[in-house]
Amino acid sequence: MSPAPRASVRRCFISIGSNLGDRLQYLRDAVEMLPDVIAVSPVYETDPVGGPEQAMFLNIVVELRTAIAPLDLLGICHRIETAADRVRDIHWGPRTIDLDIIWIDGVEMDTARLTVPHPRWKERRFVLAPLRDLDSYLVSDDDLAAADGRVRLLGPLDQPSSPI
Ligand code: A4P
Ligand code: MG
Repeated sequence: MSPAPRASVRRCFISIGSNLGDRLQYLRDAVEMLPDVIAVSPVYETDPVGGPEQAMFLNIVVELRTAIAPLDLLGICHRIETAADRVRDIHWGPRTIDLDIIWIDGVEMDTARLTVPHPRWKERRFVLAPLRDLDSYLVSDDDLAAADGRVRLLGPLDQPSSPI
């Protein structure tokens, strides 16, 4: 019997945001819990986009190189959100942590549970600015200029300047 084909290793970008509690620590814990991380963007403090009036977010994008299947990766993201006591009450409302799969090389899917690329990634500067720090080819100047929400660069996750 021939061995099962090996799943291909793909590059994947995950956007992580927090605007409740110790935002920086929630981001650090999420990065720690993610598998196959190869790069982490600087931290940005960002205006909330959509939803009710709420506090400023901290946002990062993380790059993985992984053979984990997209839906299994979504499951890992949900487990990290649950570990941070994420409560889903208000759509686009305040949250300790939110992980969104933004992009997986070579993957396009639109199912009830998962849409990749993320349907709103190009509209949001809190996604595009840190993503561009990791891959300047995925985000054009025009995309960044046209996106919504102000962002302020704070610096590396282990030593950012003070958030507001
Ligand atoms: N889902 C489908 N596709 C994906 C994907 N690519 N990645 C499904 C992750 N999840 C995906 O998400 C609802 C469902 O989307 C999941 O169960 C999954 O099966 P959720 O995290 O429970 O709810 P949500 O986050 O309130 O909704 P959603 O649609 O993920 O919102 P967004 O688009 O993530 O927006 N402003 C700033 N400055 N910074 C932020 O981080 N985040 C949001 C949330 C709004 N405004 C923000 C920020
Ligand atoms: Mg989400």
